[in-house]
Amino acid sequence: MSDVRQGTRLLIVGPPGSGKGTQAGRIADEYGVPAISTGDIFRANVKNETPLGVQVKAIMDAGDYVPDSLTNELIEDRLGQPDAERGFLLDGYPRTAAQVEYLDSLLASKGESLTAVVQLTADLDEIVERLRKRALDQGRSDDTEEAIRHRQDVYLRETGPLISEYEGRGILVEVDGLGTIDEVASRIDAALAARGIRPTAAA
Ligand code: B4P
Repeated sequence: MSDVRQGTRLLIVGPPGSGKGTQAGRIADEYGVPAISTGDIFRANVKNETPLGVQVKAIMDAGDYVPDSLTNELIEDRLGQPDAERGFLLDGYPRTAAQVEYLDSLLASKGESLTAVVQLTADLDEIVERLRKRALDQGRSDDTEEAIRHRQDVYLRETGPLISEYEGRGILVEVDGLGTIDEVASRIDAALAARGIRPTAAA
C-alpha cells in the first residue's frame, strides 16, 4: 500500500533495554518528526497522578502491558495532533496484535501507511545489564530485577511475533543494537538511507 499523503511514518521496536527510547529521541530530531513513546506518556501520567496514571501504575510496575483499549485511545489522540500530520516515530507502540490492527485501520482511514519499522536487536545479558545500570541512575520503578525479567518474557510472547508481520509487508529494517549509542545510530541511518529515508538536513 502506498501513502496518499507525503510523510515519514516510522516505528522503532525491540525488547526493553534494546535502546529504543535512546535512539528514538535522536531519530526524531534528525528526521524532523515527533517521537511518540507510549511508555513516556504513561510515565508522565503516573508522575502527575492523573486518572490514567493511577489506573496504569501497578500494571507498569509489574512489567505488564497496559490494556489495548487505553493504549489505542491514547495513540489515536496523539496522532491526531498537528505535529504528527507530516510524519512521526512511534516508540513502543504497537506492542500487541490488537494494537497493530488498530494502528493499521487508523492510518488507513487517513490514506496513510507505515514507511519503515526499525527493529533493534540485543542479547539478554546486555539488556539486563543496561537496565540494571538505569535502575541505579534513574530509579525507574519497573527496573527491578523481577520486573526486567518479566518485561522480557512479555515482549517475547506478545511483541516478538508481530515483527514477522512487518517483515511480510517488506518494511522491516533490522539493526544490531549492540555497541555504543553512536555506532547503533550510524547503523540505523545507513539502513534507513538504503530505503531512501534520510535526515531532513541531508534530504
Ligand atoms: P517503555 O517506556 O517502552 O520501556 P522499555 O521497553 O524499557 O524501553 P526504553 O525505551 O525505556 O529503554 P531503552 O531500550 O531505550 O515501556 C514501559 C512500560 O510501559 C511497559 O512495560 C508497559 O507497561 C507500558 N507500555 C508502553 N507502551 C505500551 C504499549 N504499546 N502497550 C501496552 N503497554 C505499554 O534503553 C534502556 C537503557 O539502555 C537506557 O538506560 C539507555 O541509556 C541504555 N542504552 C541504550 N542504548 C545503549 C547502548 N548502545 N549501549 C549502552 N547502553 C544503552
